[in-house]
Amino acid sequence: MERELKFATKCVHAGEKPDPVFGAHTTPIFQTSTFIFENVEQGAARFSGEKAGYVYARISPNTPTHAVLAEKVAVLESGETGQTFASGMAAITAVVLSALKQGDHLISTDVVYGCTYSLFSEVLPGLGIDVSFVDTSGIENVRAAFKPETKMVFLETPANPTITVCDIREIAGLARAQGAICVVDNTFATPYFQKPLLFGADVSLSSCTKYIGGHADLLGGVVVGSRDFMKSLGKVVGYTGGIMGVHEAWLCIRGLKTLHIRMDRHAENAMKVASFLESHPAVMWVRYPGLSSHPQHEVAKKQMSGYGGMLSFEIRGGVEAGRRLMDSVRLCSLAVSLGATDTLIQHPASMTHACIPGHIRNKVGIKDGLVRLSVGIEDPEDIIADLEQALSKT
Ligand code: LCS
Repeated sequence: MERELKFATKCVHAGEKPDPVFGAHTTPIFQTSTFIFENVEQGAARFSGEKAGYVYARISPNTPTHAVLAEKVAVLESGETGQTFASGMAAITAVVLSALKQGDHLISTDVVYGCTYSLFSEVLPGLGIDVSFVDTSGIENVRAAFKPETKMVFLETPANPTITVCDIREIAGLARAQGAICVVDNTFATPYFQKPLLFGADVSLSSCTKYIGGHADLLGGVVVGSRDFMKSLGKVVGYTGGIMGVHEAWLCIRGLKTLHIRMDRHAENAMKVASFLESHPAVMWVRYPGLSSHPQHEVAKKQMSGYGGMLSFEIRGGVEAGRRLMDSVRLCSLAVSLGATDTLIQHPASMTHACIPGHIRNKVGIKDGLVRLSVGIEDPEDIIADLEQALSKT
């Protein structure tokens, strides 16, 4: 039996296909909207799905550049096949449109990225899809939320921005027993630290805008799942057209080659920053899955091989003090998004999660004083020094 390659080697090599025409070392950018058929029979066979091959860049598998990226992520996620999208939101939209129809019920983690919340709470009900937002960190809450019509459980773990963790294996098992699929938004952990499909999830999706691209210079999304699921998703891709640009696909392929190295550094730095903040007198609490004080630290230990680069915290003095902190950083950038090489700081209640009504934010733990940090890969001493000087201004 052939020996399975290690994750780092897969980051570098998986999916890569040397150019058979000119021998180019890196995957070429196929800047084309359409593909020439040898004859009508071949074109017809590709359209019917009888023969694999490319037809038109909106229709899955898009272009050979997209196919390399989709295969690379599928290998890293330990899934069968992948599909790329124009953004993480395009990926989530296509997943729900391909799996849910009028009359179906969706259970979602109550703390999710703001636009995911808005898609689920504003758009899906208009299509006749009923949504329950549940604190998925408690398995009993999930069990109690099932209805005969439940067709999907959508988990975000660790969740944006509270860093709440839920047990993928337990919930995926519950979903399966109830005839529903389990979808995990793996954006925060990345497949380097967490492989939802190995815990029984049916689908793992990510915003490539974050750690997969890794350099804050593109928008993208990716979905990995079983061949059957991906076949129906592939159709929706063609019908809705939210596909990734080919340059973005190439940048993601390049980004993934260093995913393992970047993630190790993000996590190492985040642990140092989390420990620094936790011991600082101005800080009330810190949430980072690697801290033993994290309420789901044991679950995180079970399903994550590292704890990523995202953390949140609250400082004494509430919203005003938090504002002064964020206005006083010099090295860190005051910006939304995450997974960049530099450290980003932002205020979820007024930025990424401002679209969620205040009373709901409060109920699910997205407090007005919560500050979110995407810890970069700079020297940790410099990140800590910047936070220390900013904390002294609060
Ligand atoms: N899933 C998660 C967990 C996210 O954090 C985001 C974006 C998305 C999906 C959507 O991905 P996109 O369409 O942007 O590629 N999160 C953002 C954030 O926290 N700040 O700005 C965007």
